[in-house]
Amino acid sequence: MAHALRIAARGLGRTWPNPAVGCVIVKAGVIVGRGWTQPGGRPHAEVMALAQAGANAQGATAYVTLEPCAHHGKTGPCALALVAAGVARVVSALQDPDPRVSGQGHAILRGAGVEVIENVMHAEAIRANAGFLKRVRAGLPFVTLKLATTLDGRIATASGESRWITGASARRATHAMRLNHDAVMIGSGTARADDPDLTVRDLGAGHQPLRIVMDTHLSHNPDSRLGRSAKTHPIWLIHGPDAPAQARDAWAGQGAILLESACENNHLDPRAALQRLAAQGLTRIFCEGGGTLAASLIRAKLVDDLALFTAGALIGADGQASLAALNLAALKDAPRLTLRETKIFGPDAYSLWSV
Ligand code: AOF
Ligand code: ZN
Repeated sequence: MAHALRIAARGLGRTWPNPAVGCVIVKAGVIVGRGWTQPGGRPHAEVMALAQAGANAQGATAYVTLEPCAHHGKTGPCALALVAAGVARVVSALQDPDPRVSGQGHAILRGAGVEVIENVMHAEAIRANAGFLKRVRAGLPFVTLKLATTLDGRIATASGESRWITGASARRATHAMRLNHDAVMIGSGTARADDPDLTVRDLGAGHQPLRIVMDTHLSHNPDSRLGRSAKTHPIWLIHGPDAPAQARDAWAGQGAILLESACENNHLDPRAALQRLAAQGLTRIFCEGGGTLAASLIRAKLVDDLALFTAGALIGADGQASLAALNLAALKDAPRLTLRETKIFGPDAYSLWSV
């Protein structure tokens, strides 16, 4: 199962709206087939692993990181494919919350005389499938907020200089993280200040995550880096109802996808915006700032993980803060995060926190 979880991760960022599942088929102690969910979400992991195993699947054990599906999509259900291949035992990590499956995959297998063992490495599978689970259960994507700050939590000098706070190794790690999310998201302030491109140009990337800008008034320049690359790399702009028609036309002309979403006090309602993205199928979003968007997501309890890169530098209170006001009434209201992981990237520290 640990191996199935590891190969499942290869699909992360590429399988939405579907989960990134892994399947390992073992016969007499030997791996005879391995598969993971393919880009776009199909074929499913089991189909890939069974194709590799061929006749060796007869009497074998299949380890799957999510309950095999029970519904008829473009192809038949994976549960029936496992039965047809003569698999003797299925070890599964997690029940699929999709109402079309939801226990019925396991039931099909048991009904056909296949032994089923459930919830093996359950906690790890919940983590591996977090984006899919959140989309199906809450109608929201799993959001990782990334911050790259000085030791005193600054992201730029007073004059706005920010290139670079962290070193090359941390920035490469950031690019790798972009790749295992469905989309990279920023606010309009960051889009204007940095004129970023948000693509992954190194790491031999075989795909690009979707690029999303939350831009209430569609104020970002359509002739920016994001705008000019819209025809080759998809860009989605979430904007409010009052965005000017001229800006909509200009962005549409560049090839951007425009998604109108509700406003609250003249700002995009972050929950409504994320619901909009989940409804489009997105499961995992990597938010790279800036401080205004980050604070609005935290205030609305929409951030799941915080990925923090910390450089051994100090800027001081005249620098720009990584997070806009949270307007806490008392210290007890401060969000308390749980440390999951620490790493070192060259001169910088990395820590991953769950909200
Ligand atoms: C599996 N193995 O590798 C994945 C599964 O639209 P479809 O027909 O591809 O079905 C999508 C649903 O299948 C998805 O919502 C989830 O319940 C399940 N995903 N199931 O057996 C896989 N990716
Ligand atoms: Zn399936």
